Amino acid sequence: MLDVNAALAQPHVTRRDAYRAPDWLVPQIDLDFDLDPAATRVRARLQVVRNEADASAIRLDGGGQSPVSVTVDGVARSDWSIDDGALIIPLAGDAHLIETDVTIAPERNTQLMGLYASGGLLCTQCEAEGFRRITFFPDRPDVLSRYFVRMTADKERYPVLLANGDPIDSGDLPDGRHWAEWRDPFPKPSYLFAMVAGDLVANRASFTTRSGRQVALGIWVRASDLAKTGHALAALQTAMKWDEDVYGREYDLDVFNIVAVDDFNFGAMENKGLNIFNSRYILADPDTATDYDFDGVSAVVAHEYFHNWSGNRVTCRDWFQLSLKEGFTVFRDQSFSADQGSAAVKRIEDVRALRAAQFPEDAGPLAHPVRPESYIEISNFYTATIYNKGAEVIRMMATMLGAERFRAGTDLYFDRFDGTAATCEDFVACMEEGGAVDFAQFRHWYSQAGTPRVTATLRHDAAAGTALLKLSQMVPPTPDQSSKPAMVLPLRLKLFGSDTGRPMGDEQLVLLDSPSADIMFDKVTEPPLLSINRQFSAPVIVETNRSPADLARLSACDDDPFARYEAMQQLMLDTIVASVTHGRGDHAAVIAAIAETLDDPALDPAFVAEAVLLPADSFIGDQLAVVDPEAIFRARDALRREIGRTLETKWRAAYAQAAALGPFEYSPVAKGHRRLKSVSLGYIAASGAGDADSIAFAQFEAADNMTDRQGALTTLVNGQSNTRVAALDIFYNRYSDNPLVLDKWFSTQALASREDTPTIVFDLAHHRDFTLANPNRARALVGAFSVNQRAFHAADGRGYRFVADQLIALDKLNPQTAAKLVPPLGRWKRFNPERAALMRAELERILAVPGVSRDMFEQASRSLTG
Ligand code: B3K
Ligand code: ZN
Repeated sequence: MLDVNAALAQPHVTRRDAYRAPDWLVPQIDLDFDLDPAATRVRARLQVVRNEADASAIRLDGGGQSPVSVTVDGVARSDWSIDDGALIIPLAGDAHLIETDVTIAPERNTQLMGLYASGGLLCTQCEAEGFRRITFFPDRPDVLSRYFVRMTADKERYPVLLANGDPIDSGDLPDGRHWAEWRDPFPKPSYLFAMVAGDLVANRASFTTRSGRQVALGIWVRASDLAKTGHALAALQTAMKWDEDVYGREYDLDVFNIVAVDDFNFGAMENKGLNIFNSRYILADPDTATDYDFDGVSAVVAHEYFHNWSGNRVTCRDWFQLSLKEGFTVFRDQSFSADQGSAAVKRIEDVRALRAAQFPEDAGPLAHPVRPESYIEISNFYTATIYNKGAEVIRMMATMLGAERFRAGTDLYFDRFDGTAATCEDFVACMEEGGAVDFAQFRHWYSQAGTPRVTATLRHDAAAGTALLKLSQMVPPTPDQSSKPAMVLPLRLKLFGSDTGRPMGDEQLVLLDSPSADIMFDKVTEPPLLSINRQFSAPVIVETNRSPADLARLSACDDDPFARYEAMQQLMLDTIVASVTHGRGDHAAVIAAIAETLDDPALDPAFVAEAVLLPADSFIGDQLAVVDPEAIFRARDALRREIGRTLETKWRAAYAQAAALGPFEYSPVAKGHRRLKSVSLGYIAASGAGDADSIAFAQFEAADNMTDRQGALTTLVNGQSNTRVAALDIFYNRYSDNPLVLDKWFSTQALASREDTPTIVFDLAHHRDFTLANPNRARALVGAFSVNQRAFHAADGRGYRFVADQLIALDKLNPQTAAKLVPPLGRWKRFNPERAALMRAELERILAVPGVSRDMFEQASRSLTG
């Protein structure tokens, strides 16, 4: 067996406490690209200045390229060496001009880091450490430079040449080539460098900032995609205005360009003045994008735009501070989206995402603090903890400070750190100073991993007319951290009378900052119901002594829609967990609560659709000591069928009402109706009604938008009839030339709760449209399958074997994307010993592959030991 500890000791580990200021700074860099997919020549001129008195050489990170020439102050040098890819040049003075000349091959770059080819374009991705694969440079975020870029390329093949900042000049060359020069006046770290060359067209508009700057906006795509860019462009304009209104942040260049590319490791990238996007977060029209996709486009466009301040103007000192920009920017994009539609539904979606991805991460072998202590490969730390828990940490500070003081804190932060590389500590200190508070203990949120558990027990003393709430907290042990001090947990809470359903007093914000605390309520004139962690004010797990009847009552009378949703979810969870553990459960309370929700005319359909959805299999599994995927599937399915059957008339009524809507419109109201329509259709099918299939197929065929079409397809794919096969064929043929929609065709099948899903997925891996080279496609099949609890955890281990085979193959092409897909295999501790052994065996098999990447090595080895 592999000795994981010995193996772990090999690769280089970077530690937060080993941070040292750079030896040399690079105030200016001039880059000259002679672009060609097979061989691109990159000449770089770096003006370097000494920052550390003792440094006898400069270390310029590299990514495997070797220099054709190296000169210092105009003199050719041969005394350089290469160490771990980096170019080391002895330097004696305080300031020098270093020139290097390298050749790289974008078309062979399957890692999609650095300069690479995608669908006929040449484009870059540099965060976190991709710039070194383009040229030799101190590739760390605290080295800020002014960039001047010249690009030369074949004019027919690459008519458009874009880079960061403002365009300076351009011209033609005699040999069919042309050139363009760009200058970015803002000093930036290398991870924000970007460049694109290709045959692109732009959807253009302009934006006038509040101080009167005219900004030329452009969304660049292939000509055939131009009609799908309107939504992204409108979202960009809305986001620019929102950041001025809410944070007082204005845009600072004369141009802002976004380019969509098909092959991209992540969602998008906030390069200064030239965002590069995965096309799935730009292209949207009703025929090809669901409402969920439209929302994703606005959220990601806003997120990347907001980085212009939270990330670019103020950047990170080192990668341990990643959540400084990511947590804050996610919080900003969540607030933006909440302001565009239903804030309650947005909060429900965000919390669902946190529970689906971050809670399991925090409870497993890959748990790490919001500010990690060490890493082997930083790409592995673009996690739900850094992003989503990081956003919750910012949200808690905003909750405790209130809007005005929070804004004073962010103003101070942007003002004080503009143009610099800052730390999480700098941010918290500004919140303290701007908000006039002490966050000493609150800082544990940055250093302690694990999801805190709160126990809340409410006792009513009817004779005295009082109620006593006993609160306690526990922060669970995580790898590398055993016992932890109490955290500061801001809990919004309120009592309701269980007879009248009326509030008893106002909402309070309780700061639970000790292991336990008692809170006394008086004037409690009827049995009280506890509404706690309203709006999900703290990212914790709350256990209460509320009965199913209490939860059902709260789900109908709470005046915080998020808390109503929570009460319903808890009731559903308790019910399903009881039936998994004791065989059969009592479904009556859930059914009554759903009926009441469906009957409440005051409720927004979008909210109703969320509230009546059962928790996902995996979230149910998270509540159990040992996850039994089949038992969970059966218990959930039985409840689902009974809800469908018992309330069939109501589902049909809800469906008919939503279906009566006119032609497609993208508005919060119309979205809500479509959502409720899909959810109702699912329950009609679950009821076993004989006509469910034909209703779904009719919807599938008549749909004038992708939300309805995919909703119907999902229902059919999860059903038993052969209509499924016909619908899948029609869908495939209709969209066979649209990669983003084909991704849906793959993922809908990979997510299906069918018994034969594993077999279907294994066949799909041989489909002519399946490729691991495109990250979206790999995620659509392999990623989706591995979060399908029932299918992935098939008892004989074939799901694990399939995923491991795919990851081994993908690791050879694109380690970053492969490593991101490891976590489902790492959850072995949550399953019975047979499954755990099968999962571990696959992790060991991955590690034993000769040449396994650092990315995979770190993820798989930590998954085995953690
Ligand atoms: N900052 C980029 C992340 C790129 C990650 C590459 N490993 C996207 C974003 O969060 O906005
Ligand atoms: Zn981001």
